[in-house]
Formats: sequence, structure tokens, C-alpha cells
Amino acid sequence: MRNKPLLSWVEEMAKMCQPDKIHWCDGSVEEKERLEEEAIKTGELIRLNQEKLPGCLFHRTDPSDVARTEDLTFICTSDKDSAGPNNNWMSPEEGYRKAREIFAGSMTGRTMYVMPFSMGPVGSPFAKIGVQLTDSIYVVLNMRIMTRMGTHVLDNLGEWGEFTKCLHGKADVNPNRRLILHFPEDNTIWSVGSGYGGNALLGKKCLSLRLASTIAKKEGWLAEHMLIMGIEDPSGNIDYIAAAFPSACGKTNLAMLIPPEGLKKKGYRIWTVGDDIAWMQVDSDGNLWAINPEAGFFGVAPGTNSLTNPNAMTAIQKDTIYTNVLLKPDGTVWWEDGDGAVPEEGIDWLGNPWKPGTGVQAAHPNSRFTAPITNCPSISHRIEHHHGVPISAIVFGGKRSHLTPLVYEALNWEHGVYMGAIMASERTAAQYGKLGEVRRDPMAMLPFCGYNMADYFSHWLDMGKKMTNPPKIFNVNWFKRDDNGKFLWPGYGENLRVLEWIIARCKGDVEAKKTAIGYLPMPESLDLNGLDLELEKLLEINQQDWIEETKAVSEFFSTFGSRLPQILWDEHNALCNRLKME
Ligand code: TSX
Ligand code: MN
Repeated sequence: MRNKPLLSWVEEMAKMCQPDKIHWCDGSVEEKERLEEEAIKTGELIRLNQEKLPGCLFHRTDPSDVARTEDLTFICTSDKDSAGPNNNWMSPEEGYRKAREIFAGSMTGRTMYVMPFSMGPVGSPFAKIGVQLTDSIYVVLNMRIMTRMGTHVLDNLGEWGEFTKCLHGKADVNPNRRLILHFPEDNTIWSVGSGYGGNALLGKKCLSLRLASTIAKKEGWLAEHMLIMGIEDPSGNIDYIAAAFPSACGKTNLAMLIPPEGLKKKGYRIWTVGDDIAWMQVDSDGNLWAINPEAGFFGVAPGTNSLTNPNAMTAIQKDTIYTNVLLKPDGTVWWEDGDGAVPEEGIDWLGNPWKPGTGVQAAHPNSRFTAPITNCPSISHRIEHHHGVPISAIVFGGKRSHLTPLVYEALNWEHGVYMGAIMASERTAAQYGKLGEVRRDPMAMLPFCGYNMADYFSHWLDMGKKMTNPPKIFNVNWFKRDDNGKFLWPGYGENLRVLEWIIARCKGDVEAKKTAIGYLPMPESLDLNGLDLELEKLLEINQQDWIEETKAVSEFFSTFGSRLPQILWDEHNALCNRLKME
């Protein structure tokens, strides 16, 4: 190890946390096996049935530590306004002081692990290096799946290479002594008091979205909460799309979509590049290129089954870490809306004996699997490409039971940015809050944009000017319902029919109908072979509903004050006028 700033930082952090030992992770299989043994001995991990689930492990988090804690997540910048109304803010001095009190001596009797990791293929011009310190073996084993981790990253870092300083400690896992702090001015993340994925795997939301979005604005690229997938057409050509949806809209399912029989026969195939995060840069060809900075899936288990996502089910049969699911007597796992019959008994996510029909959840609704992307049958062969994949279309979406049509296309880049900025989704029963309540979530980045979202919108507008061949922008809604509450669209694999239209639009192969909200498909240009559905309703635009929506958008935009780019207000007023003229 030759990187002196890294050595002195590790020394300084160890002085504060007081671990008994410091272990530099090399990322090897031997190291993984040693750590597994150790964690199994202490009960931190349970080895699952190795015949049925080879290489798989099981973990329960503390019951008070099962999800990201947005109220304890802060952006620590010298200037409060640069964090924006979309973030909690703390001054860097206060952040360091409060967290230092919790970190001080918190690793006594434990080992501090030093993990060098790369977000993106090691050595890629897109990639960023981080070093995470943690006192949790569970976190080390998860990071080993989710990132490229080990000695080869140190070699790439060299003597003076820059890295994000990521400090994580479980301390006493007390919600009152929990802080997730981002210091963009110091390229530093401090997370203490939680062992849960989104709070503790610092390469994911903290680095790859909150810090990276700030860096991306400075450097002129995009760090987005998007899946990336390739759509191979019958001629063998692959078009790539990047898509952003709020949580619980099936992003992972879409990224691993299996074509329905008719389109499979036509010759369509899907290639998964990523299911959560996209880093996108303009290349010298004037196109937007994207990589997935991650190396694994940290997916929600409940609802994942062989009908909703067969590729994910295959991916999690080996070398997977399961968190907060039901443990069956045979050493396998189960969750609500999973595969197989409801088990007759098991141990629930709280560690208590469980039987069906008692009204008790078997798995926590936010229970997870951590699986290497290389396990996924639909993995893209471009996953290690240093320049990523060229993006033909950007797709936004949300759960809207009535308002937005199945699909529509932006009139141009600025209008597309407006479409992303007004994104919203309805809450479902699984989530807290009022049922059916509409929640704004621009570009699905509300909890993940590391700076003032008004400036983020400006950045998106600027990015459009840098591209000679920008992706076309679309909005989809798989969740439109009829007056009886029945879904109008079958969803899942059938969504490929919509993606086929999107790609055809990108190529200029089909005409579309210009409406007040954007371009809509001509009914005959969608391949609906074998489907029996009410297309008019799916493509309907209700003028009165849209006028109501524009009022809600005005209110939302106003929360950003004068910092909101005028161009978005111009787009907004233009939409209002088009709606009045209909
Ligand atoms: O993930 C989903 N997708 C994307 C798939 C590629 N889900 C699951 C909910 C979000 C986690 C969906 N649910 C989708 C969808 O496209 N669509 C729906 C709604 C729906 C649910 C059940 C049916 C149809 C639509 N069942 C029948 O039509 C029989
Ligand atoms: Mn996500």
C-alpha cells in the first residue's frame, strides 16, 4: 500500500474508533470464507442449505434497523441552500462533531475492515474509487457482491489517486444515535448506528447517487437512479434504454424482463446492464453513454417470484445473502408472494417461530437479497466495457391509476426534463402514508439528489445542450386502472411491446400523434397481438384531470423558489396553454 493519504486517514479513523484490529480486505475467496466462518460462529450469519442454496447466507438485522432512515440522512455543506429543500442539512462542523461522539471508541473489542472498492469497471473513465471502513462482517460480504472490491482496486488507486472516504460503524445500532452524513466538500461519507443496506453499504446510495450527483454536476455528467437494459431486435441490433421509477414500480423486474412468446418468436431478447443506478457521460460521438457502477443486485424479496421475475429467481439460487426473510426448517428461505406453497412453519424475520394464518409477517416488507449480477441469466455482455453502452431512450414512469397514459414521448429535451421533474407515484398498501396519495419524486431522485434539486434540473437542461444526438425521453405507466379498479395493462413481459414502440420512435420508424402532453402512439403502431385490452382507455388523456395535475405541479415547483430554472416554468405554462386549447 503506497497511498499515503489513505494510510494516514485509516490511522486517524482508527484512533477515533479504537478497534482491536485492522484488516485490509484483499477481496479473495479465502478471505470471504474466513469471514463467513467467523460471522457464523457469532450468529451474525447463518449458512443456508448448501445443497439447495449453495454459497448462500442468511442475516437478520436489528428490528429497529430495517430500512433507509431519511430523517437521519444529512448533506453537510457550508452553505445550507446548496443542499436544497429536498435534503436535510447540517453544517460540516456539527456533523463531524455529533458523529465523532458516537464513533469514539465504538470499535473497541472489534475489527475494523478496510475495503478498497471501485464503482464501475476498475480503470474505466467512468469509475470512482472509494475506501470503506466498517466493523461489520455482514457489510464486508455485501460490499464484496455489490462492488468491485479488493487489492486490485488499491493497485489502480496508486500513490496519489483520489478516493471517497467512507466510514461506517454499527456502534450500538440505536436509532437515537444513528447518522448518515455526506460531506461533498471533503469527498467523505460517515454512517453510524445502522447495519441496514442502504445506510451501511456506502458505495450504493451514499456514494453512487448522493455524492456522485454532486460530482457529476461539477464534471458535466449524470448520476441517476436508473436501470439500464438492452433490447435486441430481430436483426441483432441492441438498443439501450435507461429508466427511472419511484420505489415499488418494478424497476428490477423490468431490467430483467423476459419477452412474451410472440415477441420472442419475432426475435427479441433482453440484456440486463443494471437495475438501480446509471452513470452517464456524453462521449465525443455526441451520444450519451452509460455504465452501471454496481456489481450486484440488492433487491426487495417480497413479490419476487418465478412469474414476476424468473431471471432474479435464478440469480438468487447461489452465492446470495438473504436479509430479514423467513427461515424454513430445511434451511431455505421464503417471503410473501414468493415461490412455492406458504410454509407450514418457520422462523420469521424477527427470529420468532412463525405459522401461517396468524397475521404476522413472515418476511419484513423490505427484506432483501444481495446477489452478484454475474448470476443473472440475462446479464449484458457489455457489463465490463469501460465506455458502457449508448443510450437511445430515457424512460420515466410512476404508478398513476388514472392520469398518465400507457406511454407518451416528450416533444424535445427540455420538455422531457419537465416530464422527469413532475414525476409522481401513488402510494400502495405496502407503503406507509395515505393509500392513493400522490407523492412527487422527480427523476426518482428525491431521496438521492445530493444537492439542491432546482440546480439539478438546471444541470439536466445543460446536459441536453452538450449532446448532438440526445436520447429521446418517454413516460410510461404500467399501472393505469379502469373505473372498477382493474389494471388496464397486463404489465411484466408485455411491457416489451411498449419498449418496442419506444425504440421504433428513436429510429424514426413510426409516426405518432401530437397531443397536449406529448407524442402518443397511433393505435396500430403498437404490437398488441394476442392481447385483449381497452387501448383507448390506456391512451386516453383526461383534460380536466391534467388541468388539476398542473395545479399540483405549480405548487410543487414553488417549493424551489426562484432557484427553479425559468425553462421549467416556460414548459409548464406551455403545457397549461396546450391543455386549454384541446
Ligand atoms: O414489476 C411490475 N411490473 C414491471 C415488470 C416488468 N409489477 C409489480 C409491481 C411493482 C413491484 C407490476 N404490477 C406491473 C409491471 O409491469 N404491472 C402490475 C400491475 C398488474 C398486476 C397484476 C396483473 C396485471 C397487472 N395481473 C393480471 O393481469 C392477471
Ligand atoms: Mn433504488
